[in-house]
Amino acid sequence: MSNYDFSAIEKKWQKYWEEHETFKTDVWDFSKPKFYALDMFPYPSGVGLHAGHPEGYTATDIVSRMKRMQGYNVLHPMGYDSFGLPAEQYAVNTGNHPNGFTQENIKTFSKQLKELGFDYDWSKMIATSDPAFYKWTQWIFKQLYLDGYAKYIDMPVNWCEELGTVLSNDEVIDGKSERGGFPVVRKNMKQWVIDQPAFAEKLLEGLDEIDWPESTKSMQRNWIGKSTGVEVEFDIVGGGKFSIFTTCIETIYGITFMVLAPDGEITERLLDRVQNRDEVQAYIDETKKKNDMDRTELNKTKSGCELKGVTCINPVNGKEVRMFIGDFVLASYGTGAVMAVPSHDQRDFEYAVAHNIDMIQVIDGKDGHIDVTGAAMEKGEYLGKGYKLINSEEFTGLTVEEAKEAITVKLEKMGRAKRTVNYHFREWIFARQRYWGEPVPVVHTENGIHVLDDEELPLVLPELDDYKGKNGKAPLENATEWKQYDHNGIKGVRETSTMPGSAGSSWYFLRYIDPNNDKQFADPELLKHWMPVDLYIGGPEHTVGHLIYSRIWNRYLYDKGLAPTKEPFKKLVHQGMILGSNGIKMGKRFPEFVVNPSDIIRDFGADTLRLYEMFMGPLEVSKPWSQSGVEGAKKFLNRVWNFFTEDKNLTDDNDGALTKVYHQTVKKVTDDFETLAFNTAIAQMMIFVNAVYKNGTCPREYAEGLIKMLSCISPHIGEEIWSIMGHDDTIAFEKWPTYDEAQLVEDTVEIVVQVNGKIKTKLNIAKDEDKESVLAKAKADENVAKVIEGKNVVKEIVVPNKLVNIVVK
Ligand code: ANZ
Repeated sequence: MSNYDFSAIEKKWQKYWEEHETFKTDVWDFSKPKFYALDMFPYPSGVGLHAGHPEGYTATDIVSRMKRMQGYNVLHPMGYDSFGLPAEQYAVNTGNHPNGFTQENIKTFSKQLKELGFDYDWSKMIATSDPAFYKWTQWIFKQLYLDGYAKYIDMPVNWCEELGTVLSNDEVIDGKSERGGFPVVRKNMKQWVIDQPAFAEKLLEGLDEIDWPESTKSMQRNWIGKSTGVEVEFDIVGGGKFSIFTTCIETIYGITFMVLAPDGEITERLLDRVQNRDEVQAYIDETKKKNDMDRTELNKTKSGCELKGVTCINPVNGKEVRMFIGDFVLASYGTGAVMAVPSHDQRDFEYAVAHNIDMIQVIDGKDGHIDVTGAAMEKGEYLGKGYKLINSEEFTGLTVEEAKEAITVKLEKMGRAKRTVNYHFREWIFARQRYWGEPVPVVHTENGIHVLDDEELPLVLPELDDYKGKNGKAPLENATEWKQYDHNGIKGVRETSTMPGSAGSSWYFLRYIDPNNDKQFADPELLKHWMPVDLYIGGPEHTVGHLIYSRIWNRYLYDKGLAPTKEPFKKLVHQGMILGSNGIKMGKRFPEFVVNPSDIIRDFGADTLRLYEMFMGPLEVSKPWSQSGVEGAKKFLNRVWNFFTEDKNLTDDNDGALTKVYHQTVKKVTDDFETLAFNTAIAQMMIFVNAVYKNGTCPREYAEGLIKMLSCISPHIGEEIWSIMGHDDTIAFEKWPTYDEAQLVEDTVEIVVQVNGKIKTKLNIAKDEDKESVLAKAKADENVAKVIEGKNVVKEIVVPNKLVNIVVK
């Protein structure tokens, strides 16, 4: 027996797979069912892979290897999300083009991924920063623009002067940029946006048809934030009207004031009529410095001021109502105005307390009386519990639900209300003042926006001397020649902002199917065959970013007839985090706990690393790294190697000793791989290997079955043992082992033996043993024999496989 020389074995098989193009998928082969396994592709950073990458990647690798053996034509591609800030920062710091840096990193990543033995079809590798790829990102953007979903509009944005760019909300923390901690201000700017709300309903619907974690679906639902309510029109005393949006129309008799967004259009209209204009203007100016997050945060004092001299009329009872501005009301949501009901809304309550305003309770809860700490009862507390209205004229005595409808109907009849749906979901700001992103393929001309012809795509990034923008401007502003556009009689200036990092990743899964197509983003026939992605694995951090954006792009293309499925990802799974051995996220706070996969591969082998990461615990949970666990995994592979590479251990005939455990193992591994329960699948393989050692020999058929299954987790050792067992070809296309249900059935059963209905004993007998023999055994039992001795047996009942009852007198 030779030693398990993992290093030589792994190199040998990686070379074999590469030379034989083992995992190259013929996408045109429609003769087999398809399986599309997808990993969230990495950003090729300068530091290479970390221990978290192999986890999700090994999981898809195992499933795709099993599917291949089960006769599927498998597509399992890999690529790079290669636009983004670190490469840009590198370019700014060194003056070198970010592409060189990016390409170097891609090389390192690819080398590392190959060392892990993944079954990727490298011929289909893509990089989002490759012009051949981003040509189509630009092309799809162009369609979105032509169809009115990509727009150039005035938007309040988070502007960071220091970084010279617009930042997304999650890039801003406490009014400072996440990176660098520079001040960020709200500012109106013409922006490229994608109209996400236009897709809100479709996105909500789509969630019902996909197999995703419930928590992810519910986060997406919350993010979209559908809210059903009523818009009600109020007359302003002295002329004019405005509308509010409410989800609690039943509280309309409880209005004691109104609050307008300080920076909204209604306030602007009223500015000339207020008596305290300076005070109001100062508050407006203060508000403009804050972002939405700061404004809507709970537990903040409800600041604001009254619009003195301006009041409005409550349409249900004609009462005159005071009007205020307050920054907790956002200009961009609903109508930018609220009817305030301090007795039933906590924010209104706090505002009323701060500004000394009356309250009227209109819903009668059991102990629902206003106290100093808060509103009497909010909607969450009063809905669906049969509470009734008070102080509400003809609606008094109706339940909340009845009143909701009745008041809406009344206002509708008055021509004052319309039922409305709002979404918290906003436009997706689709431009950055950055260099290292896809150029937006449009030109600003005297006559407005001109979009480039298809023949002009890709619009390639120009080389620059300096990759840093000057005076807060986009770096492409420096590309003086490139910027000027003069083509077919159209003159103008190119757009100089670039697309956000999430542009390419919003559709890359479509491109993998046909990555070299230069006529279309992918052949429709191929898309039809291969979409949707059958299994998508990636981190939960993309829940409301990438996983929404890609659903939008896919849905848009679907509606246009360019993508075949409404939803791109049929099944989604998030892998858990791999923590440092102290249980803390690796690398973040304690860099000494960073585990470099290359070091583990060098010391233990990729097969051990893969096996270990899959054995650590359930895929979805976070788990701490353990060096002894790695050693344990290695030991198991040694045991497999030592036994199964010895020909004398393998027998050609089968004495049946391992039959049951083998069939159980095949069933468990097959089921567990399907549900991604790799840790328990591995545990079952260990049980089998233990049984094999105990038995001393193993039928060749079972040995081959085990190695096939193990080869999905640890493919190099799998291939090597397979070849030592006498096979010439790769194991990758061997037939997946099958099991026989009949062999799994327990062959003994436990039965209960009663005398006169009282349990006397339990017996293990052969399943389906004949009545005579069961009765004989029952009567022979010591406890039974004692009580029936000398008695007259009047009846003997045998319920097969369950029970014996002997009736005696
Ligand atoms: C009166 C009322 C009484 C309300 C009550 C609540 C409870 P969602 O579910 O988020 O849609 N609102 C409306 N527009 C707003 C804006 N631009 N900025 C801040 N708040 C706004 O919440 C809708 C509720 O949020 C609306 O219902 C409104 O307050 C407030 F006992 O109207 B409600």
